Amino acid sequence: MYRDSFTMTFPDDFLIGTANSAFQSEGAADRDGKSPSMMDHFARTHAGQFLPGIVKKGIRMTEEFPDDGCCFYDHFEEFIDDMKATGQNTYRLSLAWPRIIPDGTGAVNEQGLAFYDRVIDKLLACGIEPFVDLLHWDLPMALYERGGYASREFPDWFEQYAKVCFAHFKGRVRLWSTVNEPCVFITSGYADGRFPPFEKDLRKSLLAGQNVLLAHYRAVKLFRELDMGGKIGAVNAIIPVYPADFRPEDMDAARRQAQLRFDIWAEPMAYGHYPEQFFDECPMYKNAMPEGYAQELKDAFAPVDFLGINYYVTSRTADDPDAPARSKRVQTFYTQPGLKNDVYPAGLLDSLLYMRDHYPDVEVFVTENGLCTPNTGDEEEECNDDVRVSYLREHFRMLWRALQSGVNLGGYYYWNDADSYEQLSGYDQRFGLTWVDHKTFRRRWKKSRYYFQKVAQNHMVD
Ligand code: IFM
Repeated sequence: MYRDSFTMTFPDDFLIGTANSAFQSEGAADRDGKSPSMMDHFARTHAGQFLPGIVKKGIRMTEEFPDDGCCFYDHFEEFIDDMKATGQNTYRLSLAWPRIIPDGTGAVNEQGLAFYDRVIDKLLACGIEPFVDLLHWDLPMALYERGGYASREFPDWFEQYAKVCFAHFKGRVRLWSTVNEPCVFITSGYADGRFPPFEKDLRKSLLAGQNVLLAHYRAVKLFRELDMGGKIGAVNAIIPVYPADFRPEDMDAARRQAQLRFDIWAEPMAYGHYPEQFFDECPMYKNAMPEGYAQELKDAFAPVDFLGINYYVTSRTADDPDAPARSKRVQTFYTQPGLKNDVYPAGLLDSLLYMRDHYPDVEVFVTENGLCTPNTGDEEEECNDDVRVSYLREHFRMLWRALQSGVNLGGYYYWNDADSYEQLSGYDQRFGLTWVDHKTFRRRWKKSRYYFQKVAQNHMVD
């Protein structure tokens, strides 16, 4: 593409916005008919496992439940006014299934739908395109008790829930995603034991994963049948996995690790099959798959319009014949000078180029990308977040390069809009562009939000 300067601008229709999820932002965890979700339950009963970071720091667990989030439920109008003032043209949110159908199946809670009506209508009135996730981890506890994701009934339950949401918001919501990061709520939850429900059962995790994919297909099919207009996809976390050394064995190990974390979800969503090469090289996984899995996927397949990728970290992986997937993470040495976190902006470009090459038929959105910094208790320090400004700038530059390189990229969502509840660290780590006092819910724009505003308003990065 011809360039006559170094100015980096984004196309007019490129979406630039922020994101958050229901259970992390809304609060009002037990109000107006909402029932407990898995996340509400496990944060209480397994706090030590769920929040290892803060347990280490000795913070009192009682203050670290997702009950309040950033109080979006009560203050959504002010949050959305801020989004409008930021100049963003989109916002990614999730709907809380336990707020809409408290028992998981059956009766609909009109108060729950009415809350999302107010949110979506306000977003539209402000010229902000809602991007709506059906499920961001907060499965109704009632369904967990009936077997949760591991139940063969899960696709039916999800389809019923999707139908309620699609019918209700048809014509107002044009961008839909079915699930967020199954590699976390399924693989880390059922195989690695690091996430609710903290199980270590490979066979069960693969069955639960298959059920989630079938549920996803059902929602996509329904979306087409109901002639919803707009687009539907799903969101996966991507980790660019680089080989630990120059050895071919490490290159294969890196590929397997990337397949295990990402392609095992993305390929079925885009093409209706798992990466079979992975199963062929890792019989431990193949042997634990449910009977007839490949044909079952093929028969149920419904392709997505887009895939969302959530990019935070990279990985370095070495061959290890004794490790699951014959690969083990050794180190991540791509860090940005001056930053404590594992931050590597070029990993976003690598991920987007990977999407261009491996998923050429599918549009991509960067559905999450963000930097967390510690809750220091010092408002001035937290609001003068130069580190987040440079984080944003460097990642925006990578988006521009990706567009120049022919990536079919529709938009970018910074995670997250405002300081909220965070998995593994409660309120101790903060990603927000808006600072939130978790006692009074007073809000204040951080320096990064003023910077984001310039990029969003000008559709350009400096
Ligand atoms: O807060 C989470 C979000 O819920 C899912 N993606 C990663 C974020 C940061 O850890």
